Amino acid sequence: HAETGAEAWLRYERVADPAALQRYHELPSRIVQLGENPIATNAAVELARGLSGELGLQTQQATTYGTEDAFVLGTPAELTNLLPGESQRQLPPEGFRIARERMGKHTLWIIEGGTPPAELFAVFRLLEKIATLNPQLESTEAPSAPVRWVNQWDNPDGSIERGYAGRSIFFDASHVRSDLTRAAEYARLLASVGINGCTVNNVNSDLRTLTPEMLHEFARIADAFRPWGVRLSLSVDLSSPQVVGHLPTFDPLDPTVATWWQKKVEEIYTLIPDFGGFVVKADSEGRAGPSQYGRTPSQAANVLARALQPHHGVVLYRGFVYNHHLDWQDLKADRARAGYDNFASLDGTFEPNVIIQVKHGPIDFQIREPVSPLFAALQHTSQAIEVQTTQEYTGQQRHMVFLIPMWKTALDTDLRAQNRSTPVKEIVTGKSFHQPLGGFVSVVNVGLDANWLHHPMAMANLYGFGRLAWNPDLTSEQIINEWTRLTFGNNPKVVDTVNHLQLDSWKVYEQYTGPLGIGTLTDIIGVHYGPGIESAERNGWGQWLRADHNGAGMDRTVATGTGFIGQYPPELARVYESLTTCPDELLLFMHHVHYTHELHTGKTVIQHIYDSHYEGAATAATYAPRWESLHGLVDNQRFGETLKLFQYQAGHAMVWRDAVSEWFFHLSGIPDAQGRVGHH
Ligand code: GCW
Repeated sequence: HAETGAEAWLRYERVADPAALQRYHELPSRIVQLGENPIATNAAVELARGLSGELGLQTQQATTYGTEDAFVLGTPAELTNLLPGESQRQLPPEGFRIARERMGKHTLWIIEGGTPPAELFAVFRLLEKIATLNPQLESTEAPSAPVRWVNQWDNPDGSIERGYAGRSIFFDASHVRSDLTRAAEYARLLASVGINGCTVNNVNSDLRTLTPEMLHEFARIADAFRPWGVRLSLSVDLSSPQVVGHLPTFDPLDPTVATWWQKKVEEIYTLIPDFGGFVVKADSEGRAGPSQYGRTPSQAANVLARALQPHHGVVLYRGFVYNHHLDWQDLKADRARAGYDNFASLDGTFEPNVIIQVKHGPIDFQIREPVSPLFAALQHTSQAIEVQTTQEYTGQQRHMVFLIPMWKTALDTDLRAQNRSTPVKEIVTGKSFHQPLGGFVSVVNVGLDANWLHHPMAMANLYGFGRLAWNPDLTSEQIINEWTRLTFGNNPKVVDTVNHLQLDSWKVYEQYTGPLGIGTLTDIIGVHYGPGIESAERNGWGQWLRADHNGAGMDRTVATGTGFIGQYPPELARVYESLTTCPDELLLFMHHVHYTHELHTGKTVIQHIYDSHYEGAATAATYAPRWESLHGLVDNQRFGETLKLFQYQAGHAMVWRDAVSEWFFHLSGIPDAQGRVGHH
């Protein structure tokens, strides 16, 4: 492997386990591809590539079935001649079936997809099962929701906002790159975990995005994606009718504006027939928006939605709308309220192809947040949950932080809307309120780094995002176990070590950064990296800690605070409102308390802050030696890269520990019961 890491989890290493080899021995060496389209071809080629790597099986390809053992790839329609009764089969469009069937004296391995992309999903799943030594190769699956997209925050000049793995794989010097090899490889990776859409440009969208010249260039990226079933979408700025179209206005209620969007969308679909739709960031962090004309987000979203509707495109309108010039002296001001305050009253006013894209927490991807109460408030609107694979606030791919447990905490939170069970995962998949669209979006920001995300361990987050979007009921343990085996092989010592390192890493990072829901305690104004505790206070960004010499935390109660807690349905609001029931990990998010306030553990807040920082940094210091115990069991390149990062993380965790502990010691004047703080 010249560049280990580039192939990510698609390594197709030779299976060495004798029992598994015995089991897989009966797999056929002929691959029959019934569909004549580039996606089906990719599925067949991928199957051949995987079987050759994993089992050393040299396969032959055919387009019709003769009479022998074979894999047969096709859609239900394509399989009807071969399998009587197949035309009645109801497979959801993106669902698949992997089944072993008898045909006279021959064995057929049916790889059936509701659509060609689903054939690809099936092939990748089959190869994954073989790589992880799964004895059960047959399965029937369908994704939990139609929207399973990634957002890239790439700019035309090739930089990436909050990208930590090199420059853009799509753009350079104001143009789409001429060589899109990496874009096609990225689409293959995405397809391998069931992701079906990619928004290629920053939500802080360049104003020239919709010029005819740029659209021709974007079409080339769509061409690179298409054979992998990944649909391209674009982030657009709402002022485009004015900036690109030279209209005097971009008021969504102006008929010339609506016509402009309609014509623009037609132009896009002639160039990109499978275009996915638009992502919109408006009235947020300085972006233009409908508020300029006294219009609402739904009036803006609907104009775009009506233009896209005939082409089956969707609008993902971001719920991340807030005022970043809040008055920090106003104790009732609260950025966390903004999503609900701006969108809840609009429920039911959106066109059916509008999806509100809501960040999982009400602030901004902090190390610990409660879920956004907006999820429960929109009961007549499709929603997608937005998570961040790019580790903006979680160590920027220099620290190992496995985020799947964090996302699962959000997805499993039961909001108790209508006083019944409504976990976030059932809301965004449309089950709770019977919504047709919705799903999962992750900001990913891969770059030109050979291994995509810089930290070899960070790829578990991209892998896990795709797997969770496909099936949010998978556990963190299942996901990491699959990823580790695919990435590093099945050696039990490797699997056990990597799984444990990853599974605890979110908690550890929380311990040495911002525990008890206080926020990440990083630099809030600029790079969002390293300790920057004070930077959260006394400015308009609204990520205040409200820490003084007596205590810390935002009072978000209904009784005495900002009233944010009242945005949750009553049963959950009651849990957060009361100090007796509010969980410790969210205490300082919900309440302002004295440093000597006692947690449920019996510890005081201040002692918990000291202890958790020392404990977290101590655990981070074990990463490198634990990893070193795998010397010789992991290839040198990834072994070395990872070791260096773990050594760095151990040091940076100490910096965090000292900065935060000392800061709170100086503010509170309360000594550490273990005498570690205050001597530096
Ligand atoms: O987290 C903040 C980031 C911005 C980002 C914004 C958003 C793309 O710091 O860089 O802008 O969120 O999600 O729109």
